[in-house]
Amino acid sequence: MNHPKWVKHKELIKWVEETAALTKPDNIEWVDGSQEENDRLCQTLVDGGTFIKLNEKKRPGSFAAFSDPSDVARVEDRTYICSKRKDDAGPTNNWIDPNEMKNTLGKLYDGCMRGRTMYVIPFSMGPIGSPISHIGVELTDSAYVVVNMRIMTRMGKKVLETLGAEGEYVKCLHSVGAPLEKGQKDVPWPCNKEKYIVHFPEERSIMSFGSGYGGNALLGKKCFALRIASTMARDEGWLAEHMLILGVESPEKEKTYVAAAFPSACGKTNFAMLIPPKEMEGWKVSTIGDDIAWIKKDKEGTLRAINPEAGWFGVAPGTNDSSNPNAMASVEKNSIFTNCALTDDGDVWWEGKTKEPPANLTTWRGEKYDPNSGKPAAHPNARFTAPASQCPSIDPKWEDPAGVPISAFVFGGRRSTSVPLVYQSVNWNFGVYLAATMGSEMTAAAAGTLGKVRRDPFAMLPFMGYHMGDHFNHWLQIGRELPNPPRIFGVNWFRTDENGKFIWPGFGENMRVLKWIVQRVRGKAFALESPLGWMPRYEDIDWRGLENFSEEEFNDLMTVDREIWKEELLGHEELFSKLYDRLPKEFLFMRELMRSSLWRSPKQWGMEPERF
Ligand code: SAT
Ligand code: MN
Repeated sequence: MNHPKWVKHKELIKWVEETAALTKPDNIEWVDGSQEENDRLCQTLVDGGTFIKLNEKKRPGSFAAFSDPSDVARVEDRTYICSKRKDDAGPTNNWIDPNEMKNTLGKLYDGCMRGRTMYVIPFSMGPIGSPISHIGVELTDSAYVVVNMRIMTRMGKKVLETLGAEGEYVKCLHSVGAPLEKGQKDVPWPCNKEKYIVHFPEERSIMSFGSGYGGNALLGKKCFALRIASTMARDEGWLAEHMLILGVESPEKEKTYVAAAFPSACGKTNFAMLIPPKEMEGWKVSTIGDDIAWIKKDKEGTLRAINPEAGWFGVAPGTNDSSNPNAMASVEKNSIFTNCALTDDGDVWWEGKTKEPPANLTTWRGEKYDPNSGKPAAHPNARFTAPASQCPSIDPKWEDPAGVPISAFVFGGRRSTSVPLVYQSVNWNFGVYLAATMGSEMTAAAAGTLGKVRRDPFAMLPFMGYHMGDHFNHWLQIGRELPNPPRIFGVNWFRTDENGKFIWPGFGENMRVLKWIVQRVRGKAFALESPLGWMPRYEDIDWRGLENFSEEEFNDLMTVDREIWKEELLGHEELFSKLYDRLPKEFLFMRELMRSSLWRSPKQWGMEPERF
């Protein structure tokens, strides 16, 4: 099985041959990334029943795919960080000894690609050749993975040219784990009941088995760009974070770049693409990334960020022309829709796309949709894969190899009480504390968890490649090395009133908060001291177009309730005790400082008494 002439990397060729000897595919295909190749693979997927070609007039160049009902999301309980020492994975990760794991996987991979083609996908996370980018090679027996990776990353021949004869790359091995016997007919979505998503941080390699879905299979995303990259970043002094990146332009055309971390299902994609209210004339938001940021310090000591991805792998349900017009435009063509519903004219639909579902829908399970069944038409985790370049709000610098300078970090979760709409940390260290202790109320139906706060430090809980406590120390260290570190903010769009209704309208109105943030960064907005940090007064927020949002409602969003915060600090303690052996000492002092400031008279903070 020969490799093409343009493959020069001997060690890579050897790895491909060794893997093929183990997994025993019928063929090996080196992916070149061309249009011709993509068209051919899409046709193969249509012929095999994995893809349905959508109506060329309504959704040009686009396909729908439907997964096996047992393979619809990332599998956190099957995800492992196999560092040599258990301590290095830390208490928030699953760990198994790397040798033992390789033994187990070796048996599963033996012959697992029989009857299939093994594709070799060279890909670059980040613009090819950028000093912030890194290269990976994914070996997979899924053509669905190849065509998704073509949207989500820069891939193909040009990546190998950059890698050269001996460049470094991350080894990503993926198999759906469903070998075909001679004459056996394939199914539309092959997968295996037994699943493993495994990371070897010291080797910088990934082995994934049994799933074809999302982050389990598109290994550039969470596996490489977060879990492996976070370890690389710790070793090399940079940051790999679960953050969107956006640009804010003021009416004076001043541009400020912000990176923001929110746990899954808190609207990262919507925030990254927000459209400001029209009354806020001259304010614009542009998009660099919606999920992951890689951030390195340049020679001047500025943190510069890239989006390592090239596409959106976004949650479809809830996306519509008012919640996110930019995402809707991104998916107009050349997109892949997984587990969405089908309309009778060959288009896709999902809950929330339109108020009323169209007639004659086919559900993601291939059944006729019955609105009274209580069952959704699209799976709640249905996804679109769309090229970022098709997003109308994409920032002109989104592929700049130098990255964009980050002026502010924003951290937010879903909290019905406690956390105010927005506040600014008094300094870097308190900001790291804020990020480390952030939490989110669970929305999933997992029994008994609804409304419970899950601590999700840096929104990285499922994506950390090493000990969470070390991550806090890493952030503190980064701050020590920066002459003028970015300012750090906390936000919460999800405070509710006594009837459980959201107080803040969200979506485009978040621009009002973003404006205060970028003006704070530039020393142009006022703030008051509070027990948590700096906070805007009512009059510090731009209310044009939302004048009927009263000062009283604003105060409801900004209250820092002492009793609730005493509880909150106990929650921090619970997290700290889990991470005690690697917890920064600073954190204990900061917690005590917060505790004592909560007991001070609000008057001493210069705040209106009724707010506290
Ligand atoms: O499936 S992905 O990991 O790509 C998306 C997510 O679950 O956050
Ligand atoms: Mn994510």
